[in-house]
Amino acid sequence: MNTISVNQQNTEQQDPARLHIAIQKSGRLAEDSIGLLKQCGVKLVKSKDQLFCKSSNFPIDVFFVRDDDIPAFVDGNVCQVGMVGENVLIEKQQAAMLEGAEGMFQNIEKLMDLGFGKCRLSLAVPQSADYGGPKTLAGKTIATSYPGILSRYLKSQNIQAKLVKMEGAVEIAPRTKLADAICDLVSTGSTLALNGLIEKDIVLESQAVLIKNPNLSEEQKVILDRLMMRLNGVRRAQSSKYIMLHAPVSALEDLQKALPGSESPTIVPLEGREDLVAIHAVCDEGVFWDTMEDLKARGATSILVLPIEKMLD
Ligand code: PRT
Ligand code: ZN
Repeated sequence: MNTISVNQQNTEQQDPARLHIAIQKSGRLAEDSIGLLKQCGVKLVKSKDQLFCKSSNFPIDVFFVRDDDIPAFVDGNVCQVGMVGENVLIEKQQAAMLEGAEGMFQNIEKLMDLGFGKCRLSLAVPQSADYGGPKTLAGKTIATSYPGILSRYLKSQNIQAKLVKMEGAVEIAPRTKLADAICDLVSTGSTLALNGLIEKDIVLESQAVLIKNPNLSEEQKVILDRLMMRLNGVRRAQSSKYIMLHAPVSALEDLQKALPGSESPTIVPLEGREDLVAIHAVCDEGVFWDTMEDLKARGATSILVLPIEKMLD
């Protein structure tokens, strides 16, 4: 919170003609957040311990902060937008409601999923425990760093349990008899396995999201629209592929049906070949080995699949 008031005094950083964005300084989301901005063509030159960085070619200023502080930066309009795990945003909103901090974080809007930092907040119990669904946890103790989200979930299931809030190392709570179960973030599941725990029920699916304060200057709205257009272009390009193949004219119709998520492919004649054409298409869905094998079985040859760097309609 101190950082916010310090930054608010800096009038240059509050320039309403620039958009301020908060991203994680270091941690699981840091590299992907900065990578995404770079893919959007936003040039950033950041030294190691720098907390603030102006882009030299786009009207954006970046604040590098702890992920837990990002909702507060956006709520206070120090930054108009932020990239943060949806789990962190929802926890801040739920915890504020539980603490009676009316309105805190409630006006923050989620704009889009960013496609990285995917994880789930799950209930897990020791391998030896008897578990017949979340109701088994009635009257038990659950350790978590997400008491807000967990309370909402337990309430929706009509379950009463005791919550122990832990800031980290939640997975050791059952072993130390601090709790009967845990509710923690899981991605590969290896931390749970290492600690003799089994994931049972998913409380929340999460990933990094772009969030926004509702009060933007007119200039900031225009900058955000430009940034969103680029972000959408990068996200679409990430999930799309450019496919080129040779097709017998007789199999053309059949092959077009097998092209995943492609609306109107380009058909190009091949010099000196009456029986063959080339098909070029952008496929919106993944092109996997089995897709290629399917195309080959339908008569396609010389199949090339290329990544797409950028897309703008
Ligand atoms: O320093 P700062 O406060 O900024 O960072 P932090 O240490 O609080 O957060 P960080 O960098 O660990 O995580 C940032 C965000 O990444 C989280 O809020 C989630 O949105 C997302 N994320 C994605 C994860 C995970 N996957 C994840 N696996 N956050 C944490 N974990 C932890 C989990 O808590 C458990 O300890 O990883 C362990 C489990 O991982 P697996 O792979 O063994 O299942
Ligand atoms: Zn954190």
